[in-house]
Amino acid sequence: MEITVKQFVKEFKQQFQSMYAYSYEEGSNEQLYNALGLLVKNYISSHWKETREKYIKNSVKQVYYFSMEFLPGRQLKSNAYNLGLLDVVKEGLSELDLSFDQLAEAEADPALGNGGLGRLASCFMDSLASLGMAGNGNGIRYQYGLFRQKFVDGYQVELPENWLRYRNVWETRNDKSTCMVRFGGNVWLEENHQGHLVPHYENTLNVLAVPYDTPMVGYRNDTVNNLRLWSAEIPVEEEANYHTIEETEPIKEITQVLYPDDSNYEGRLLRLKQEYFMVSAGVQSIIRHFRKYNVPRKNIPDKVAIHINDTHPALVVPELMRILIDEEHLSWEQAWEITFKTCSYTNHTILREALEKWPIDMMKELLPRIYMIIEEINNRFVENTMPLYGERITWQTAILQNGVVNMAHLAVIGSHSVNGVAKLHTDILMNDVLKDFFELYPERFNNKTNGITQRRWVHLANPDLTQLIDEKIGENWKLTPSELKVFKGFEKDKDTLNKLTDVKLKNKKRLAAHIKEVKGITVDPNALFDVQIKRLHAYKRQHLNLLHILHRYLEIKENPSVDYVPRVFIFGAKAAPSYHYAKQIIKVINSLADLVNNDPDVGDKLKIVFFENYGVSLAEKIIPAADISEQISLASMEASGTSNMKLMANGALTLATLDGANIEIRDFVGEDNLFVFGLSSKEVYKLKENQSYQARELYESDQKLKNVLDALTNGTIPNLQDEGYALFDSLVNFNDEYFVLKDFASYVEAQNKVDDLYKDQSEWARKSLLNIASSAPFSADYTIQRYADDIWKVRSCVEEDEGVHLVDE
Ligand code: H53
Repeated sequence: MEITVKQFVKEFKQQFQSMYAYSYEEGSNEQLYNALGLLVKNYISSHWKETREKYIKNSVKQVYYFSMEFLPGRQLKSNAYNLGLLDVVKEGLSELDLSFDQLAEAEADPALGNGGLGRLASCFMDSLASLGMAGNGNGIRYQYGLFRQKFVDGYQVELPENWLRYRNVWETRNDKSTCMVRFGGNVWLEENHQGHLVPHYENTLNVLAVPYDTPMVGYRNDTVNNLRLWSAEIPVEEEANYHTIEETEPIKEITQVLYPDDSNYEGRLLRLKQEYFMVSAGVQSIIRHFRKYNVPRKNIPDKVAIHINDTHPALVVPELMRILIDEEHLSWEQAWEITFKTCSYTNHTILREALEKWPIDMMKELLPRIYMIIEEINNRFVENTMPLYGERITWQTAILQNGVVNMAHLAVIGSHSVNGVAKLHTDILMNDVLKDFFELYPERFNNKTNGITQRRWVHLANPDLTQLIDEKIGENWKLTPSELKVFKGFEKDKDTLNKLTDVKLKNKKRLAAHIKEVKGITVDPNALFDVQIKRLHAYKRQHLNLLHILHRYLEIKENPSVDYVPRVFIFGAKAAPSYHYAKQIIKVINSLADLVNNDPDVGDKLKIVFFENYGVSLAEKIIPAADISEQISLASMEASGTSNMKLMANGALTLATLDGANIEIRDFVGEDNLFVFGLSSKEVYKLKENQSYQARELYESDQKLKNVLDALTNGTIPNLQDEGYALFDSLVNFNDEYFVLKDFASYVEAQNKVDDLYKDQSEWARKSLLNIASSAPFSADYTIQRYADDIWKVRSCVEEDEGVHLVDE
């Protein structure tokens, strides 16, 4: 975009004055940020309009990515960058004596997701726009995002996250495109004079769905897509029926809070309401588009792909059926053909408790018409499957089972494509979790390994690294990520390796200053920065990390001259508020941090930093400064992981089990350039199957391990209530569900290898460079290209020489 500094300065001053009626010199950071954000949005708006018009004019196929979670992160910098305006904006502001970075920090970070799932959805939105594909996001505008985490005496405390407090400059309320969503009441079918069975409703709760649209800006290609988030309101014509604030609650609460459970499924009525609300509004607005432009309904699958992100939006299937049958008067068979060809589903977890199941009674009461349709889908499925595959498979794959609606089964049956998010994960789906479906529909299954956008996670988060890569291999890699492999050619180049070490040190100094500022802890930037950042969950095994730190601490106490490389162990993790055990792990880590960080015998050998309120903005600060990336989930449990990809792309070396996408990381970078330890997924399956694992035996036979576990309960760690006992119990007395003790010895060994390598800084830098240079296959641009080619059948709408250009992988 062509805007001069002079023009920008003039427009910025005008913008500020028109909003606040005084001069920018008197503005607070929030006000200045708001003015700047609105001005940037203004620059975006013409592309936004033109992109929409182009899609309509060319009648291109559009993707609708339905997701209960999006985690876009702050948008000012990335929007200005993708538009090509970042330098102009920075220069213009500095002419006015304003700091861009300071203003950018005033933006709220919308926490409209829990973790990997939501962040993936946002990386995908960025890639869709950057590839010039017509991709729309469809989700919920939660009034309160994921809770703000604080530590009080080492315990996690949850505070409300009022991210809309100072307004959200990026969104546009679109009153022209509202829809009505109906809940509850009675429904019956009656034949009309054309012989169609049409539903009649009475006593329904009617909720107005109001869309808020946010621009998704493509990288230097003039494409701006739409993220549509729905908000629940009382229909204007029904306002008079509501007499008190309390009466309005059942409506307002629908979009009030994000469910703070990552993977864990919370069986609550409100959650089901949220899911249907988002799905119904989204599908209605798609079909309205068809009505408006008079597209024959049978062409829907050629013009629309609806993606079901995890089971949460699986009600898309019966909702699309409902609209096609009840409102468009198509036959069941016609409607089914369209629905099935339009929908596709990604599974993101094998955790049984995360695969949603809704009580049939709840579904019937809340969504009576939808339930009728689900029942019919189920009956037809059973009728067709039984003669071909017999009783066992049919009942195991049915949608209605033992009083519940199995949402994963609904999603698989209603979709033409089912994918997992890393090779291992897809294999597990096909051979275990969805094995019976794989027998029924082998052609539906495919793998799509996750990806990340390098634009946010490297170009913007790590400008010094970006500049170094540019200097060595030119800038092509920004538009063609596979070009990054050229950087491998510099693995023996002293100048490059020294500069790479300098970049890392600079990033670590910056993070060290931040640690000092927010935690009051002094850390040595030359120490090894060891990072584990992700949701807190037993399967991710932050407590394995904890046991290793405790082990080091005990060794140092026993022998203060022990030769450990100085380390800073960095954690960022929120626990679901109701996940007691995860919160106990947080408390133990925090108490151990108090002990270790203040023990003069330890000095710089060991420091522990547990950041509060981990989220996208904090990740952007931590990741460029990481030396080690902890990816230590129990093999088979982490579907893919994406922090592993971000950390690798920033030159961290991965310390990993062979789980999720770690396996592909190993394959790309080579066995010698990361640290692998622990059980393989096959070994895990075998141990579970033959039930031979005895955690207590390990505790009793391995003296080092015993010392560590005893330290949880013998008063070594100060200021604990029963948290140390809780960990001990789960690991020793309740047989250690996630095989932490089993993997302990090989983890410690791998950690010692990490130390040895770190002592050779140039060898470390060489491996770091190889990791960076091997990270391109994890660009979300490639992932999206594969979704587009194999599942959605959509193509880029920009000329080949514009924007991101994927020659090969
Ligand atoms: O999705 C990520 C994966 C990660 C997986 C995560 C996830 C959620 O964040 C929430 C629910 C869910 O079922 C899965 O745990 O392994 O990388 C994106 O695919």
